[in-house]
Amino acid sequence: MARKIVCLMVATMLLLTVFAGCGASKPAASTEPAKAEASKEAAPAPKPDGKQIVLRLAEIHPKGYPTELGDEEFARLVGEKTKGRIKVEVYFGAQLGQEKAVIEQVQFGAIDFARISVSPVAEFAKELNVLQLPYIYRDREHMWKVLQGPIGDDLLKSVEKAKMVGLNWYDAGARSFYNSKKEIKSVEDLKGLKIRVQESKLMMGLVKALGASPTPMPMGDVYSALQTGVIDGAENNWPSYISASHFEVAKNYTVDRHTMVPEITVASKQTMDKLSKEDQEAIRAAAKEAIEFQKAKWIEQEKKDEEKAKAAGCKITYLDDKTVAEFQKAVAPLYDDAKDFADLIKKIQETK
Ligand code: GTR
Repeated sequence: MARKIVCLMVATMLLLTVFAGCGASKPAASTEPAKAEASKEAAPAPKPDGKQIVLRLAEIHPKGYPTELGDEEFARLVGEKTKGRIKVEVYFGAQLGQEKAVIEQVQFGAIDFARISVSPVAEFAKELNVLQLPYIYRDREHMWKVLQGPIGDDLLKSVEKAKMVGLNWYDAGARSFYNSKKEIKSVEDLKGLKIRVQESKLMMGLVKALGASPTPMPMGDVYSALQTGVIDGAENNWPSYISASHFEVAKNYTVDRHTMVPEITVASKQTMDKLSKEDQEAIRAAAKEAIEFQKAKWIEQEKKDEEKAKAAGCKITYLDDKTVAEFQKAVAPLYDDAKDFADLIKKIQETK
């Protein structure tokens, strides 16, 4: 009897998950819209003995977005390295739900893998917050030195505390503010604006430090919230601004690059624990190998989407160094709040 109830609960949860994924608002503009099926072409055909393990990977972005291409490369490499023993199916376009819900399901084993932003994952593994501190990296190269060195490896391990296994990092460039109300030329201009943030305390603090009012919500709700005026603006990188069509409803984009938040691929610890050591190794190696592929796709897309925003008539504001320094000064208190991780922050800053 008890088993029946548990089965029923799990079935209901899975159903809810599938339907939650359908709630995503605006179809993608730059890439193929999500279909009600995963990318199945990535892995080899099942072995003749039928002993293939099929695992699901959740991705909120549409097919063709740089992280989704990274996921497919990861899936392909897992298939190759396990000689078809493991097949990873990529469920793109938030078919399995929005990021916070997906994390919870990865934790209890209902979803095997997820590609997510570090921002919401840091709610469960606090150390990760250092990776999204405002202006922590000198540039992209510095960020990758940190991520692909001992600091990045230790931080991937820290995710295990949150019942997940950190597998790799992907590039997500820099995030900047955009809004439907006015051109932002200084910190002063942000005062009082209602800005959507990811579901992350650090991101809320960042927006507050700049004098605006943060509203956390899932990415899939942002388009309609901008359209109906529930929020005045949001912040993201060029590819998300374009692919989620936010550029249609929030035309003022200011290149303040206030934070560079890497992406992360996580596995469910429950899923990994059920696999052989050999398969676990193959998965880890595939994830690490997919990084360079994703980085190259990222750079291409970022450039294309900045151009796309210009062509679409968006008002793009590039800030001079003096104004960027004002942004940096305003968000400096976030470093005091992170003093538990002062040593780690110092190590990041000293990474050459
Ligand atoms: C994007 C990121 C997504 C999601 C989104 C957001 O840059 O790739 O995973 O976190 O931002 O703002 O919710």
